[in-house]
Amino acid sequence: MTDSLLPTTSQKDTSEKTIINDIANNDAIIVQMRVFIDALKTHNNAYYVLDNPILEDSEYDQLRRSLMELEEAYPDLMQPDSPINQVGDTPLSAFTQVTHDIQMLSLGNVFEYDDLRDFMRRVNDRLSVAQQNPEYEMELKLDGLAVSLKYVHGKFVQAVTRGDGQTGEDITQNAKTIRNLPLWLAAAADIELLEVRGEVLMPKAGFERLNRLAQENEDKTFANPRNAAAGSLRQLDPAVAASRPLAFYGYSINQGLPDTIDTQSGALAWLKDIGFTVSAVEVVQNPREAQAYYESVIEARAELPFEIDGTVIKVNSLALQQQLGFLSREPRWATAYKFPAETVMTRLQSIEWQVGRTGQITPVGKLEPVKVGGVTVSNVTLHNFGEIQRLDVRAGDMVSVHRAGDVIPKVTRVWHDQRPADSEPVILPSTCPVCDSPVVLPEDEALARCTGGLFCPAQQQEALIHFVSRRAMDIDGLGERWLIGFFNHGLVKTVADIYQLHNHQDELITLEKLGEKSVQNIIAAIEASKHTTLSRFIYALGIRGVGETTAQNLAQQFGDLDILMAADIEALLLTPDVGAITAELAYKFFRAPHNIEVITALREAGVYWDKVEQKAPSDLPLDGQTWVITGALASMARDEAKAKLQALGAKVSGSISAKTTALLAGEKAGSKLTKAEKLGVKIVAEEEFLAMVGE
Ligand code: D41
Repeated sequence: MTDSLLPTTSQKDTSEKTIINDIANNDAIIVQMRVFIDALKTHNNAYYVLDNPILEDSEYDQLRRSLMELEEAYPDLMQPDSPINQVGDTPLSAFTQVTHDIQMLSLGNVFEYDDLRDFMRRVNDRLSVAQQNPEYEMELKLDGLAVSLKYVHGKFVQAVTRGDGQTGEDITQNAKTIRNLPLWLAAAADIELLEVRGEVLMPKAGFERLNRLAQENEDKTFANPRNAAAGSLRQLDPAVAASRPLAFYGYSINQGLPDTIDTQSGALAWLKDIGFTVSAVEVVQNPREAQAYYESVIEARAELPFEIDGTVIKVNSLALQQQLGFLSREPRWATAYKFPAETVMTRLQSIEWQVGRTGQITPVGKLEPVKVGGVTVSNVTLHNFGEIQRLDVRAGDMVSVHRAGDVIPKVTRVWHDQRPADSEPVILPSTCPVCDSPVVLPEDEALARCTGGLFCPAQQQEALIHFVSRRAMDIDGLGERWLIGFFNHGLVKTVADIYQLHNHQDELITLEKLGEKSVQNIIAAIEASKHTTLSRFIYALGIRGVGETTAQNLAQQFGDLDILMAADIEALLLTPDVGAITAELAYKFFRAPHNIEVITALREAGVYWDKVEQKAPSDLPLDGQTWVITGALASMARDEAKAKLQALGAKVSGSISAKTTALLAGEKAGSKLTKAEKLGVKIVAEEEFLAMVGE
């Protein structure tokens, strides 16, 4: 494509006709160079800033090569903003310190609406009556590094880090490699000195790519995009910096501002016009509008291509900014309105032990309440005793607590150097904190357990909650809070008592302060739940080790509750997906007098199910097939997939052979996949499997 533009005659030919031809030809070459440059810039922006590439790598390389060939053939015509130059010079041995012409201010910050209002009030206090309640401009607070750029007559000449605000480091060579940083500003050719300040950051996608690459090469990875950006800017070798996906976003003009511009929003619009990238801004008139912008940014945060840690609010009028000035290096006319911190330090006051439905004893940390990620947190999960040992945490320790989005808060760090002298190691309780029964920690399990069973009130409560839950008896009119209220008042002790509640309607009204209508709704929901399926009923009983799929398999295998209850361990073991441990747990469950009593009471109260249509093994769709599972499944644990396959009649084996019918392959499937391919075994992806099992 470029061949026709390459020189065909000697450039030194000076006959008049040739000169005229050359001028015409030069124009054509410049036009062609501009086409390549603009295409490369558009692509660079799409790739590095928006993370939405528009060209294939090969197309991009072709474009670069074409431009390079033209520049080599016509060095005199090289365009000052050619991205070909943007690859970095020779390595430096150190960065030069540069004093800023005008000091780089820092930003104060607020975290809450009330503090934002205080900030705006303080601004008002320094303005005349006529100037009160000025307009504000709001921006994203990009989580990068502040730098100052200088352009002399439109040409990029220097980039300096913020440093201490007075003096920073000359990072010009590295800044040149930032793809969306303009090296030439045609629109600023008449401006003797233009200083633009802004933030250098690494977009999330580029950061992830970089870390993935580092991992593959067993190099050190970066903790977050900000560190990665900082590390890249401080690269002494610009070639390395050039390989890092950095972006520059302008946020202020500190020298050379055209005098037709009188607002911050106008300044950013102009920066955008002349070729800079700026982030989305909004002009607001009052605190409520500012709050609405802040909240909309929180909403959009996860979708943004880069990390932000809040918003920045600035008085929009540049004249008022001037008038307000600054105090101890912070402008009085701007502040950061930051997002709540997601990691904070607080004291772990105590560790309590909670008892779950099947007796599992889990430690819960009680904290001195703190705000994390915008909500007050006073409890953290510590998972299990092993986690306490891993963290080496004790009551009284200072801890870092992390909470992001909707995740459950957790301890990410223990500050051992601040440990109180009198603290003592945590010990696992030897008896249940609720019922005093002995606690056991089975050798191969992470969780300690109360041996009290349904004698333990904590387990009774949890058993009730499980029983009414959606996938069990599905009594959706009976919420957890009410259920626990009934339990605490002694109206409901066992799950069978739920079906006697209709005899206690007056007490529900007097003790629980429920309205008549609510009581009727609850009673109706309970009544409706009586018609169920055998598998739901088995699941609702809450037998340890018997999840939904196992309950389905037991219902299918035995077809009848009485037969199931009478089954010995050998018979139970014939059920798909029931191993020795579950078989023993189920066997014991159906021999415990208390359990038999509850089951009898439930049936007498009128709980019933339709006859199970037992399929002969030969009717099952996967009868006679042997499956192997490999890799990580996204939608379920492997055990669950195994249970589902067995429920359909398949045998599940651990190794591939010529007899294998199919391989269910998840992510990162390794040697089994290779072997299956070699043997011509059918390979089933997770999606296909889910469709097969009807999910
Ligand atoms: O996005 C940012 N991180 C950002 C930082 C921004 N959008 N605006 C800023 N404005 C200023 C003033 C008001 C002083 C011109 C800033 C910063 N300063 C700043 N960044 C680092 C220190 C100060």
